[in-house]
Amino acid sequence: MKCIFQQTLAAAALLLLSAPASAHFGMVIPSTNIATQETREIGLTLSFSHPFEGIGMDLIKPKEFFVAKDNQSVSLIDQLTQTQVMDHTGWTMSHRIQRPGVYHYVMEPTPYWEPAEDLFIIHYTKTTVAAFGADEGWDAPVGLPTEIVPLVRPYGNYQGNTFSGRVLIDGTPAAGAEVEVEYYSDGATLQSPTDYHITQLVKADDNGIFSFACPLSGWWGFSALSEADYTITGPDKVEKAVELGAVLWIYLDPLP
Ligand SMILES: [Cu+2]
Repeated sequence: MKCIFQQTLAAAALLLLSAPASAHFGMVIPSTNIATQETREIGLTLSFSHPFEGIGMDLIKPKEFFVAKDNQSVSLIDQLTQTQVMDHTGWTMSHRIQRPGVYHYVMEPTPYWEPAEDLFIIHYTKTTVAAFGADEGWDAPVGLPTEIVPLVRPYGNYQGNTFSGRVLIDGTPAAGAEVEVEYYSDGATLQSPTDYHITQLVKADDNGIFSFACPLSGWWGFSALSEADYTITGPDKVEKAVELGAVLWIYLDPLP
């Protein structure tokens, strides 16, 4: 769906008969998804962006940002500082990992009002960092209102691997969920053959399970969208639908 940023671009692109078809994604990108003694200081960058195209949007301060491990979570929200991501407001911090473990970093954004779609958007956005050889807990749900739980270990993968995950809504598998997929390569801008190639699409099966082969090294974002069972009052004082996103970012390493 197009947001206001894209509408401007779309107007400009109209003469070229090309309208962007990309999606916005919550993004939580760590400096590495495998921490060693040398890389234990994890830089975290939070944004709300169009990853494939490298087009930013402003992300107001998230409602919550936390790290979860072994059913325990610690809020990091007070440590976020404002930064620029893709020329728009984003947030950053550094988290020093002290112990072995599998760490899930989770952003719950403040509801984003999208006038172009007449709804609010909340993308619960997650990424996972394994530290010092620990290998347990990557397949455990964090317990978000909606989330993608990996069925393939989300670190230590090569480009070309097939990723698979299960979409949960309120802890229940989301049969037939649509999952948007975008590639993000920090810095490099890829040319897509057509607008369809910017945001790829895969559907979950009756058990909420989807699979997708990732042909390039870099970050891959998976976003399962659903409609909340509640509304939020819009700027015009009318109740508006809320789009929920279960977003997961994984990294695939280049082939050795
Ligand atoms: Cu957008």
